[in-house]
Amino acid sequence: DMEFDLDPCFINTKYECLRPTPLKPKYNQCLVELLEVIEHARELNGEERNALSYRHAIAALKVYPRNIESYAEARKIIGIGPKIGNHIKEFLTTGTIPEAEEINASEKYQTLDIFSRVYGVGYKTARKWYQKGYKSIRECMKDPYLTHVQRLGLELFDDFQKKMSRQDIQEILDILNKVIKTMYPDCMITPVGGYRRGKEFSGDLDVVVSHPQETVANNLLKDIVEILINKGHLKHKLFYGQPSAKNKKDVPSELISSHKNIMDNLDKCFCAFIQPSTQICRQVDLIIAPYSQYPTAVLGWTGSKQFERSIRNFAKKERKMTFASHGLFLNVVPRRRVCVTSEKDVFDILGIPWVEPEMRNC
Ligand code: TTP
Ligand code: MN
Ligand code: MN
Ligand code: MN
Repeated sequence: DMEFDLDPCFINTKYECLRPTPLKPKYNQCLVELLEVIEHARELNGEERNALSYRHAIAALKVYPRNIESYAEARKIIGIGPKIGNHIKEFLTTGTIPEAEEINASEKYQTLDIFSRVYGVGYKTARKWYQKGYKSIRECMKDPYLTHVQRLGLELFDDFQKKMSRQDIQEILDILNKVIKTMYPDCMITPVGGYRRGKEFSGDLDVVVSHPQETVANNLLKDIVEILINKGHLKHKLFYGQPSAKNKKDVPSELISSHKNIMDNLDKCFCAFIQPSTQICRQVDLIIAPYSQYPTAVLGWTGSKQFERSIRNFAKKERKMTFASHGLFLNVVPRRRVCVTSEKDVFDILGIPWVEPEMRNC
């Protein structure tokens, strides 16, 4: 029997939020990449539960303090059951995972992957388009049932596919700061998402905007969007408003299924923003948070998605609380809001050790 000398930062748990995960795994990189291929294929296939199992296993392998050397060793990790364990065994004996290789070579998955990258298109629509026989973005544009957002997504596909460097993002942040603060000097503008987690390249820019005067937040979204349009920065609104029960039908269904926590009650505008220096249309997600909800909004929008999911599960199952971007709540009847004054406060109240944003990359 083997005992492992585990790195203190490897915590064998099903809650990824309880341990720090850096951007780049030190070990098991090759294995992780192959498992990510299978995980993504499961998502594209609509097997969300199964995809989730892979995400747990992948997250655990990313922080494991050395290269896995045997099936038995792998199986001691929470989240690695017989199925994924067998893939690891295949990897250890052949240097690859046959199923991942098949997926990579499959024309079907390549097509589904491209379709699912279109803004406003989820896995369901991607599969529908594939079943209709479409093979390219150009062919999808002729579909007679496109929603307004899907049409925009297809038209902006090439631009949105271009990743933003940190410098690209800084350029947009400078504009947002300048434009918003001429109108509201006390506004707080915080970049979140992958940028805040330290990613070198991002698909979009996520920004939480707040104001110390609670009532100012009421008009913030409308005013900011208006001035950004007037100044010629904002080209399209991809989503605008509050995805409350009332206007739920206006939210592209793909947004709800692919981003479960879109259902926070925060005002938001997902927009297409022209980057001046390149004239490339960039995707910018603006989130408005009343001052009292600023800490949870920043925490909830920093991600990663898996980190957020694990916080929500931990709060619910281990603390009988609800964590959402619009607040932290005690699950008593009636549900009671817990006041928080900082991101750190949320960790403290939940009893989760502080994790730096750069270490939330599970
Ligand atoms: P994303 O911008 O989708 O992801 P990301 O910033 O981690 O990576 P990318 O470079 O591809 O943009 O979402 C940012 C975080 O915001 C994500 O971790 C989860 C959260 N989020 C919500 O809470 N609600 C939403 O509706 C969306 C879209 C994201
Ligand atoms: Mn992002
Ligand atoms: Mn994204
Ligand atoms: Mn985003």
